[in-house]
Amino acid sequence: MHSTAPSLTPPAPAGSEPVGGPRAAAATPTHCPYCALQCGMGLAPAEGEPGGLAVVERTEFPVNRGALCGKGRTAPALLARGVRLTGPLVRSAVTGELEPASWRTALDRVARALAGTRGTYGADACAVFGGGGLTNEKAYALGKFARVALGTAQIDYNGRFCMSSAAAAQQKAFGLDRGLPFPLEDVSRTGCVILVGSNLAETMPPAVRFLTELREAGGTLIVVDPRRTRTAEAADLHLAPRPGTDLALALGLLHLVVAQGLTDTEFVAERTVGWPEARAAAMAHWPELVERITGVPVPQLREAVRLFTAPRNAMVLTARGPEQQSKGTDTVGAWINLSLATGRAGRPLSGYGCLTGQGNGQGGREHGQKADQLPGYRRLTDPAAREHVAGVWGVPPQSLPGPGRSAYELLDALGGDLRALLVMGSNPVVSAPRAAHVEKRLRSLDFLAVADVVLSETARLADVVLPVTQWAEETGTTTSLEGRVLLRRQAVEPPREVRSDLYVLHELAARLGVGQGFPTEPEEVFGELRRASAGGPADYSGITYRRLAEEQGVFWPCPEPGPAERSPHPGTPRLFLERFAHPDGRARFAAVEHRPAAEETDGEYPVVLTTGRVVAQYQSGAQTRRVAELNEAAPGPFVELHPRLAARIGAAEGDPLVVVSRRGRAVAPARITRTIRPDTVFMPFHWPGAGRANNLTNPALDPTSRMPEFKTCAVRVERATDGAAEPEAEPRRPSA
Ligand SMILES: Nc1nc2c(c(=O)[nH]1)N[C@H]1C(S)=C(S)[C@@H](COP(=O)(O)OP(=O)(O)OC[C@H]3O[C@@H](n4cnc5c(=O)[nH]c(N)nc54)[C@H](O)[C@@H]3O)O[C@H]1N2
Ligand SMILES: Nc1nc2c(c(=O)[nH]1)N[C@H]1C(S)=C(S)[C@@H](COP(=O)(O)OP(=O)(O)OC[C@H]3O[C@@H](n4cnc5c(=O)[nH]c(N)nc54)[C@H](O)[C@@H]3O)O[C@H]1N2
Ligand code: SF4
Ligand SMILES: [Mo]
Repeated sequence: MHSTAPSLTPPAPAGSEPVGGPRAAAATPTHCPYCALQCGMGLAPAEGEPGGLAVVERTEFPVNRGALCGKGRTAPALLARGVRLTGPLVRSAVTGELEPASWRTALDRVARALAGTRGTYGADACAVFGGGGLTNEKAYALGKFARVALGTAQIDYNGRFCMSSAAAAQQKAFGLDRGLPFPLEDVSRTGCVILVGSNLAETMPPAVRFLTELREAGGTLIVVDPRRTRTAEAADLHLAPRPGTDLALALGLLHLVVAQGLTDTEFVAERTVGWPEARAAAMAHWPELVERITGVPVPQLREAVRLFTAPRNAMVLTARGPEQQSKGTDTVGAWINLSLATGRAGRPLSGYGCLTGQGNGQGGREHGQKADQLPGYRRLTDPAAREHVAGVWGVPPQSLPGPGRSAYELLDALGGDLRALLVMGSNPVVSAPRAAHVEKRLRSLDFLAVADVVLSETARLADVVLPVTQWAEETGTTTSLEGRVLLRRQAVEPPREVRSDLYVLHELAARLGVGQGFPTEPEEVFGELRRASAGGPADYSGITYRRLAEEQGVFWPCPEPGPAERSPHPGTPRLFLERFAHPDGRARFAAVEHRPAAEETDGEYPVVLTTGRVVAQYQSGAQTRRVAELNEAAPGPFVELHPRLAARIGAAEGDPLVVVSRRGRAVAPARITRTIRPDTVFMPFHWPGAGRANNLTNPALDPTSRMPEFKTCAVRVERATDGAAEPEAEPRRPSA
């Protein structure tokens, strides 16, 4: 449905294509429904297609300057009937099937089940699972719904599977977590970037421009990835460690920094705490030891240190590679140590940043759907925070529950002490670690309600499916990976029988006896969010819809000006230039040691499995698997393996392979390539069924962030014999 006229903009970086055509005057300026780059786009009426929308360029938005990846370009396909849900579904007690129902019937059923569960087992038997794709307004309302309307502590969200390790490490190091503490444009102007475990060329194609500009300006790029990805192809230096060994790698680089006298002693003395312990830990990781652990040759370690320390400014950026490990928090801490010890943090054009993933992955973690958080990035255990937020909510502080279980722990407890679940904005049947087990837990619930745009694999298991508005059908704010708060505007009317998530929460709260405090107008919710966030770390109180409509987003913190101040707060594109956010203004080094993955290879499971993404599919694929053009580009799962491993097991290109771990098995065709380490296989996780990568993954959790170890586990790889595929799971039994 997107326009195909030739582009007016200069050539875009590989993987990202400018959408063609002149800007239609009638276009609604908005942002992409998918990832955290939140590319600007315009939505205009599609020619010759009544009610249809076409994506048009929005070159004035500085992050993507009109360029979009294939997912953004084809996003209007998500609006089609036949793709999206168009009415509520309720599981029939007679047939056991999901059948169309009225909103009243559907909502009554959900409210009855939640109230019944609460009456029988207590409020904590009701659980809520949210998503980093929800707008700030929805995430805020969902957290409030759990704590005020349900009174349960048991709420968490899929962001726990995403950037929680980096968030925890940044909190520890800097006293504040904002994915990138600087705008992406700074990446083009620094001297060297170490990109750790990010395949930006596939996961945020328009952002490759910043790396290209960096190199054109004489800067250098180091990519750390066990695979020679499209992103690694573009680097000056590619380090390919064994998955799960980034902690040793970072310590090894810091060792060389110290040994070569490259420590910025002045910066360390003035702006940090904890250097002696961090230094001692690094000194225990000498280069030859690090080579043995990681497989990265010592000369490459030396070259990385040379490139990183040669220019005045440098950055370390991490993504899911080093973070989705059972030691993700310590690993990110070690990379932050490297930037602190060399004085490459808290200065202009230098610093550490995490590339957050989901459309509102940043805002989603700030406004209260996370188990331990209240709006404004406040801590649920902080008495002052509880008092402030309870005041805004008009409830006594002691009525707010404490922190609940983390995402995997919550899913693992379903059918145990958690009896009923509301899912809003996630598809854990495909995306959770040890997914077959999680699927079983979901089936064992007394009651499951899913609010979604499409009939996802998780929605298929539900007792009630609530069809909600998405992206172009509604207005709301998101916060991009830069910490830039953006306005996504409604461009089209939703189908008649579709309601918003805010409406769902409003109606359910009312049925649970809370008739006030759940408005359905996004701007009204945002107004309350501003007050709830005021004075907190992520302060949005100075941000209004009006400002967002006029400016290209506003970076938080943006407090409301006091009575004596005349002009509005400009927002904060760059953090930490004067001081870090700890009370003494100093950053904290992490005293961390390398440790093995939760599951190492052995004779029975001799190969390392790592997982990740391909450019044409998004996450669990619930949305993108429904877009024809994307499905053609990436039709199904595969197992990427090195020719040497392929030869050992006698596999040829395209042969079905069985990958077996201690959790289960997956079957998918071989994709043989020299770009991966011979000891490692890679699977994308976008598909359900026999090729579901998460049949295999290890739910071992990071002790601090509770992040599962998606990026490494031990497997055995074999050629598949006939009938190796697992039988499709049975439909869920109807509930009472
Ligand atoms: N096309 C597409 N784009 C997306 C998404 C999507 O699903 N599809 N999802 C969005 C979201 S929510 C996220 S979180 C981001 C994720 O964005 P990325 O983090 O870029 O994505 P991944 O593919 O999960 O992992 C990145 C790289 O980590 C490497 N890796 C694996 N194990 C290790 C390891 O142990 N160490 C290191 N250093 N690297 C390792 C993988 O080989 C992979 O190339 O993408 C966002 N954008
Ligand atoms: N093996 C492996 N597993 C992984 C990862 C990995 O790298 N490897 N990465 C992890 C990461 S980083 C992430 S972020 C997770 C993501 O995994 P999921 O949480 O499953 O992510 P999505 O597929 O984006 O699911 C979002 C769902 O919400 C729906 N939706 C979209 N917008 C709305 C809305 O406004 N309201 C409602 N109610 N629903 C909406 C979509 O249709 C979709 O069904 O996967 C994790 N799982
Ligand atoms: S890079 Fe992300 S935000 Fe940009 S068009 Fe692609 S999916 Fe959308
Ligand atoms: Mo993510």
